[in-house]
Amino acid sequence: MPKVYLLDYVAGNVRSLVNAIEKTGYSVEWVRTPEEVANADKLILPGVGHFGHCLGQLASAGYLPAIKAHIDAGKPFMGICVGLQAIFERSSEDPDVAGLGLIKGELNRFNDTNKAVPHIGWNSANASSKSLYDLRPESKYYYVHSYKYPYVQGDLESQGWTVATGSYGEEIFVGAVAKGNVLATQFHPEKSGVAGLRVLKSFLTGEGQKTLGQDVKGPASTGGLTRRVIACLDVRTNDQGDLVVTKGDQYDVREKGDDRNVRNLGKPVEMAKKYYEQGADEVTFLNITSFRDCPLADLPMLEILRRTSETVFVPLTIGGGIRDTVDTDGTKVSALEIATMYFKSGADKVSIGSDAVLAAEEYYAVGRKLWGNTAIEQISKAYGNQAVVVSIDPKRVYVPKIDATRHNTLRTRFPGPKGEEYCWYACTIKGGRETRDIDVVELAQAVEAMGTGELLLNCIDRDGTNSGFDLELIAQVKDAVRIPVIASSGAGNPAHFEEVFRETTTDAALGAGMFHRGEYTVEQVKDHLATAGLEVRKFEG
Ligand code: 1PR
Repeated sequence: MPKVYLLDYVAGNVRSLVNAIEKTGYSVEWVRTPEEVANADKLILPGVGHFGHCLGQLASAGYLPAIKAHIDAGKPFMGICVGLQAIFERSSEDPDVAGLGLIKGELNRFNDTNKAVPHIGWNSANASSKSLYDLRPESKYYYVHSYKYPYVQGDLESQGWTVATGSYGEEIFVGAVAKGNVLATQFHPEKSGVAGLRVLKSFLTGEGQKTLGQDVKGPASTGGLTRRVIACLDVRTNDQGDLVVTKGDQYDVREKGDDRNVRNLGKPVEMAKKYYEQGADEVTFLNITSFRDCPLADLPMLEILRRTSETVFVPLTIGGGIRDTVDTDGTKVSALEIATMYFKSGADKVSIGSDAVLAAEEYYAVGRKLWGNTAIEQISKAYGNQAVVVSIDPKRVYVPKIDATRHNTLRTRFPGPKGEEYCWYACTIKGGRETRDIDVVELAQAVEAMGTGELLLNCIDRDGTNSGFDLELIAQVKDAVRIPVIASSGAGNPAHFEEVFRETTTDAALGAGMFHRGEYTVEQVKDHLATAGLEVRKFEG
């Protein structure tokens, strides 16, 4: 197998990149010291997290001169995500840290006054009309970043670069650049399905460099971020000890009959692959029981992630049990260490539930102060905000008057059992078994302050009901934060997805039961959205 060299300097999910490279017929050789860079023919610099952290690590380990020498020697070089940002001079994220400076210019943050930041999801990489490493106008690529290089026509072209762009709201940003032996993508090719694998292949075979800027590809697409559709798999051991995908009604996952068995809807790895092939934009696994009768290193979810990431090339999120804990042999294990195990096994994001609620309560109890010791802060510092999702399990609490409680209340179109016209949403922990005195707005704002990149907003009242998303809840939370929100719970048919995208500003929508029971496929949801005029990513086989 021909080889490609990967720089092993930074935390993050490199497993997916390795899997994607192997899928294209190459093997990976790790570069672990600056001296080893000289052995590399093709070199890839993956990057996650902060610009300063990435460049700081590279500089202190002495990699920067070695990377520059590799590029100056005309050998193929590819930067991914922060690896693209690294080739610019600097970024306003960490203004004192110098980049490689191959391109003159400074990255800045997306404007979050009118849209969610980070920019997460599937967007275009429009390569004007010239060939750029097999980027295609009809394809979409997976981005996750808060900082970008703003595109100004002629700016990079005058420095000899071929450029592909994406648009987010009113902003046009650089999605990919190439010149000579250098290719850099702001999106993650390893997470961009077949479209991304094509780009990687074009780099690895050298074909992209050969044809750069030569042939005309036709008109660029114009669309921005697509409507993101996520398939969610709740996973637990059933009474026979098998790990199964299950699904509850308002979080009760047991059959209604006398035996009350845990519902078994299929096998996690197979189902994840099925949804990927139906066009799911992301797959989320929630470990809804803790599996804590085995050592952490043997957690069955790790194996599920490893196997899934071999065939599923879209982002994978894993939730459940991410908190400081004690292993079976008595060793203390931090939430960060658990998250690290998940990232190394193929997860792109971790989702935190109960622990986030307790951390938010503490945050308010001490007067909104942060000490850097919560799981959210530690994981987002190490892996970037985009890697941390908080999963919220709220329940409606009806009240007769708007000021009947100190909580953030809204007037509801669906009055309570005693005709109450107002409600607030109480956060729960332990899979809905314990309700706390903190509302969704308080929780969302606290975890945003801690560095959460995205919210997975469930709703216990709607879960498994097939009655549609709770639009009032989603609107309330969207109004309260600037980070993206994933609407979850209640999807029963494709029209519910259209409704939530039209009636709220949600950034993504998630379905579970309707997919698991085979009532609808992800593809049917996307076809429905496309017919309704909402832009979606089409699966490329
Ligand atoms: O508290 O950090 O250990 O995380 C536990 C995680 O497990 C949380 O994300 C919590 O939401 C989840 N969880 C715990 N118990 C259950 C349960 O169902 N008994 N599942 C559970 C949450 C809700 C969604 C579901 C949507 C869509 N399930 O995942 O997929 O409601 O369903 P639908 O489309 O069928 O309506 P921690």
